[in-house]
Amino acid sequence: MGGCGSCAASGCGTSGARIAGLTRLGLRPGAWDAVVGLAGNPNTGKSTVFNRLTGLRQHTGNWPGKTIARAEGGFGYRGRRYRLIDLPGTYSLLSASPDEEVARDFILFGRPDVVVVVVDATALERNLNLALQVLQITDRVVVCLNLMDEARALGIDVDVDGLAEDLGVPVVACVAREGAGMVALLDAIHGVSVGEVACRPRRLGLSVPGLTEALDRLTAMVAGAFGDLPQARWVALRLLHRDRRITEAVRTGEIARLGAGDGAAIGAGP
Ligand SMILES: Nc1nc2c(ncn2[C@@H]2O[C@H](COP(=O)(O)OP(=O)(O)OP(=O)(O)O)[C@@H](O)[C@H]2O)c(=O)[nH]1
Ligand SMILES: [Mg+2]
Repeated sequence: MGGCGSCAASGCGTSGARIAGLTRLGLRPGAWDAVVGLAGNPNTGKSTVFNRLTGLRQHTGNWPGKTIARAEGGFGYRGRRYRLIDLPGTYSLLSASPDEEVARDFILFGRPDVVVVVVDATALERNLNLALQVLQITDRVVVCLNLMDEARALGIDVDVDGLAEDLGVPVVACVAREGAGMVALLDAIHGVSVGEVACRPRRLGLSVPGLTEALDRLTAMVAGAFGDLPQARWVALRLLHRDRRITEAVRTGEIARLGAGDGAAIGAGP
């Protein structure tokens, strides 16, 4: 395994062999052209991908107001500088553990340009739950179908093209631990980021009588109260579900801070 000659961060060296066209910028992305969030269920290889692309090997601080480790770094690819955020593992955007809230709030309110959902190819049914939730709220998603080596060892054959067609976003098969698929992943991130690759994310319809009207009305109220909130419709839907944390964040006005691009988690505890 070779070191990364272009890495600007100290401590780099075991994060993988050189990847064609990639400049690992380590801790100091400087000015960036796009922000990329790495989301996914726990233990799917998010940090392994993060390390491969940034050259970093350690967490780089905490999330604001939290004791939850935050890893953030940068890379350059095809003339653009990307800021990469390694999110805590989460099973669902509706989850309530502090780790999961950090991930959820970043995806919803951190205004990432691209969300990479890292999924475990050996457990697609469980992993696609989060992927489908992310597809509901953003147009710019890449699915990193990781642990393909383990899937193959188990005799699982994933139809990668069929999955991409069904989801409406690029799906890239990877073995992040070996660095396999990283160039294709970078191409997909770049393509989605600059608009060369158009996503048509699969969205689930809401066909409950009366719900659409109620949702429209409440969304308009939320948007009216918190002008720049990126996910007013999602917030309105959670209010209709009587989501305790979101209701509290709306009641106290805390939600506005997230809408301002802070991206930190709502609340410091239950
Ligand atoms: N076999 C195999 N193992 C992998 C692959 N990618 C990552 N791993 C291993 O899976 C384990 C978990 O990887 P991480 O990168 O820490 O996973 P994560 O998603 O960041 O985990 P959390 O942050 O805890 O949610 C590590 O032991 C990795 O070496 C892969 O493609 N194949
Ligand atoms: Mg991790």
